[in-house]
Amino acid sequence: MKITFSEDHRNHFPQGELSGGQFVTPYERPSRMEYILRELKSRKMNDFMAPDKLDMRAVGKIHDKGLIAFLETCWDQWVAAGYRGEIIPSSFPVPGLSKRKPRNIDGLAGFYSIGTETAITAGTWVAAKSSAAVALKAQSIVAAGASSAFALCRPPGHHAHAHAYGGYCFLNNAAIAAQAFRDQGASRVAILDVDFHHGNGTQDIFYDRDDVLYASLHGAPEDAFPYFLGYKDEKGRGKGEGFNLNYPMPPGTAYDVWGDALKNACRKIKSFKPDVLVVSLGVDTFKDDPISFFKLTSADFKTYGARLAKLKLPTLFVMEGGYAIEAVGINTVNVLEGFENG
Ligand code: SS9
Ligand code: ZN
Repeated sequence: MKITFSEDHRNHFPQGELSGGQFVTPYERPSRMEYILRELKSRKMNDFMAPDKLDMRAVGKIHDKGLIAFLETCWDQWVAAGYRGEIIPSSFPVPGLSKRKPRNIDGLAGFYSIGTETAITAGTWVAAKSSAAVALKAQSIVAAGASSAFALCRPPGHHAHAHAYGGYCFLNNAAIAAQAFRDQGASRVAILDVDFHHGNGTQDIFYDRDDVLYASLHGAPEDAFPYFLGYKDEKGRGKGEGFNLNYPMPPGTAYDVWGDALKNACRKIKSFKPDVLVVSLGVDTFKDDPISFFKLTSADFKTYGARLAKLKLPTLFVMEGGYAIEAVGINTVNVLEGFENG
C-alpha cells in the first residue's frame, strides 16, 4: 500500500496544551510520526510518496473562507497585537451571545474554535496545509485505481468543522478527501471513524447529506471529548437523515463490545453501497492511551484491520489520533497489515 507523508508536520509543535488547568506538553506531538514511520519501515512498508502542493479549492469545498483566512493570518495578527504566548482562545460565542465576528484577534480565536486545548504557533498553518495535502495525495492514488492507500496525516482532522478548529485539528483531512472522491465521480462515499473520539467536525460537515455516510465508534460524549456531539440519536438531518451513525461506548469498553459495534457499522456501510471507504484511523482506542478509556489490545488492531478488508472497498486510511506514543506505531501498522493480509 502506498503511504503519503510530509515532514512539514514538524512546523506545528506548540509548547503547551491546556489540560486540567495546567500547561502540559501537547499529547499531539511530532514524535508520534516517528514511531509510525519506524514501525512502517521495520515491516517493509516502504512505498512512500510526497504530497503535491495543496489545492486550496479542494479545501474550500469543505471549509469556510473566514476560517481559512483566520488560520492563514492569525499568527501575524496575534504577534501584532503584542501577545507573547501561543494562540489560545478564551471567549466563546455560546448560545445567548451574538454570533457577530469580532475584529480583535483574541475574540476571533474564540469565534473560530471549539475549545482551548489546541494552541496555534507560527508554523501551524504550514503544517495543517501539508496534512491536507498528504490526505489529497493518498486520495488521488485510490481514485486512480489503487485498492488502498495510507495518508500519514499530522495534525489530525476529524474535530475540525467547516467553521472551526480544535481538538488538535485545523483542516478536516478526511472530509476534504471524501469530497474530492465525490468531485471526481464517486456517487457515494462512506467514512468510518475508528478514532476513540467522536469526529464532531466530520459529522457536522456531512450531516445534511445522503451521499456521504458517516459512521463513528467512540467514547460516549457524556464522558469524553468532544462532549457536545456524538450521541446515538444524532442520525442526520433532512435528506441526510439515516446517513449518520454513532456508536458511543462507555469507559472500559474492550474488543468484545467494540468489535460488535464495528461489525454493525460494517453491515450498514455495505448496504449503503459506497464506491469508496475513508477510514479516519485513530489508535487512541488502545488500552494504555493516556487520554482515552477503551481497552483495545495491539492484537485487536490487526483483527479489525482484517475485518475492514472484508468490505472489499477501495479504502483510504487517514491518520487521526493516538497518544500512547510508543505503541502508536505498532497499533497503526497492525491495522494496515491486518487489512493487507485480510
Ligand atoms: C485532555 C483532553 C483532550 C482533546 C482530545 C483531542 C483528541 C483528538 N485533557 N481533549 S484525536
Ligand atoms: Zn482521538
